[in-house]
Amino acid sequence: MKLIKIPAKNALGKTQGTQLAPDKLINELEKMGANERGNKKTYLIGKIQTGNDPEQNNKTIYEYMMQNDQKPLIIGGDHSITYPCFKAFSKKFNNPGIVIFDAHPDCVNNFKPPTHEDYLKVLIEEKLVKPQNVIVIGLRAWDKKEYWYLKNNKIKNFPMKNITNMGKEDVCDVVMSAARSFGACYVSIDIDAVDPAFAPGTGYIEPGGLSSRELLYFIQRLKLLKNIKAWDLVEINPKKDINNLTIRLGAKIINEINQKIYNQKNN
Ligand SMILES: [Mn+2]
Repeated sequence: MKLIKIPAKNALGKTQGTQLAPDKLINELEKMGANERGNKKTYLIGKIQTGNDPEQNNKTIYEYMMQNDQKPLIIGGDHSITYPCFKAFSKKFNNPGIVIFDAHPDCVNNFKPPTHEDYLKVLIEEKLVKPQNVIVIGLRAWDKKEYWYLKNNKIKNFPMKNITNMGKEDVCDVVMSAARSFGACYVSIDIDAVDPAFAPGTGYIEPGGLSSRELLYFIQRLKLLKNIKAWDLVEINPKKDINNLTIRLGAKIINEINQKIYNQKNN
């Protein structure tokens, strides 16, 4: 697995600061001990140089991802980076699908280049992913047209309310059985899926989210799926963080995603 830093953001002011997250997260990860399985991994680390032009950033990111031959764990940056990353993913694998943790559906408009509020709609409209291969978990804030976009396109989604009613275990069972049918699965984690009490360092504060332990539960189960070929972690904003809580949680998420099971000899 290769950690790929993408310190890019789109032009919207609220994500100003997310470009600082990759370095802070790697720094925190290096200070961390073994994960909950007892593994401590040394990672390959790559970085994509980005600037202020979203079109150019998308092109640079896409080209880098097309050439990358390691399983990536992409560290943003804001959620707009999922667009070029998944676009490359969709060219590499047949029947690609995406599991997304997010408080928001990110289906506001059909902007080109997409911002962090529309990347999912653009992926669907450009037919880079089939609507039936999209699963969104943790929703609790949307505008009306996003709500209907999900409904009309029959996009599987598990709002917070349903997670509370069904229980995370049953939701995770359904998610895993759907994700298993994808030719290849990409998992995208927007940190705002987590309640701001646990992860205050992000642009859009949405109360009523997952606890950090609930998100880790999903990750620890999902990572057992063999068809997961890429992960990303986005929208962490160090400028808005309190007591390093969100950076620390982000680093823990990366530590737990570590998919290799090592025995003592190769540690
Ligand atoms: Mn979000």
